[in-house]
Amino acid sequence: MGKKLVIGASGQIGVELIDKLASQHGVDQVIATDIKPKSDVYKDGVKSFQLDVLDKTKLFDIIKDNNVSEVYLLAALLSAVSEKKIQSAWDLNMNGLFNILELAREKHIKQVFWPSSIAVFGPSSPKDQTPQNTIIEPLTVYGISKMAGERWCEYYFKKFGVDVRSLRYPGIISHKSKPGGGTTDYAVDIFYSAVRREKYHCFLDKNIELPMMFMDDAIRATIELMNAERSSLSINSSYNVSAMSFTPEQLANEIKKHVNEFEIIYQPDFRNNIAISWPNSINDELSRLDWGWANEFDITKTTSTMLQALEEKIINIAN
Ligand code: AKB
Repeated sequence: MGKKLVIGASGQIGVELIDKLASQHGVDQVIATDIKPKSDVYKDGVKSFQLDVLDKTKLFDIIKDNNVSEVYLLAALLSAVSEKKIQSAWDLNMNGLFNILELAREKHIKQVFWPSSIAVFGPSSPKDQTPQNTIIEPLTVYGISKMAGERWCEYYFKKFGVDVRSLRYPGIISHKSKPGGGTTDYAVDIFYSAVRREKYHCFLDKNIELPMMFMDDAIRATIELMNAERSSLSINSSYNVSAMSFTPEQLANEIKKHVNEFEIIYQPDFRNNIAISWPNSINDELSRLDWGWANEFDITKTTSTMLQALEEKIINIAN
């Protein structure tokens, strides 16, 4: 078995995925790349390279030189920033995927993970318990790129036997590395304000309900899907996966149970329109059936874990 390469490894999910893969398989079995210059965010001993995934020659060299057999392609522009950078979002989100799918088709890599998103759904999809297979008419650049990416993943699997696996991630909540440029980012930012005892200015309206997941669950889902028997997978594009759903007001009320002076004000901006077009909640019964998915974190456990971790982080920074 070759090594595991994480592309976009300094991002919110990448940092934690690298850590988990390194502790499961050994630091010498994991390679980190990111478009940002070499960073010290990875575990000691993890080999890392600066890489723009659009540079196919360098990508190929890293894969060959390091005996990579498994790729986690996390480099992407998220929903909010993609609306401001239409061309570069399409270019990165599509051509990054193509470069990897082509290398897999040419048998330079054996397995690929590529994240899709709840952003594939649009206003014409059912809002509650959105099913796996339903109307998919996304309104955002990011959603369109994820929808197209899902189709390409299925195409490469059916036509060329490429073993590419994918999850439609909901908003991911974590404390190690911040998200950047997403619509669900408020559900991370809010905790930083709470631990700093600052008022939080929320860019979504108080009643916008969105599907969310704590990072530990997201990492476990990713690894469990990659470890599943291919023959047990009935979805060859991207799986619905879910853990919890809440509104900004519900999350603020949960935080107030710990920080009773916490204050939030609602100042919806363009991201509110993106959020309105997405589901309230997701039906992930096929993930549960096919590869045994079960979430561990709900809003209560997520809130207490986030607050405790960020309080400790702030104390450590202060000392
Ligand atoms: C975003 O908000 O853009 C992402 C996502 C839901 O894919 N977190």
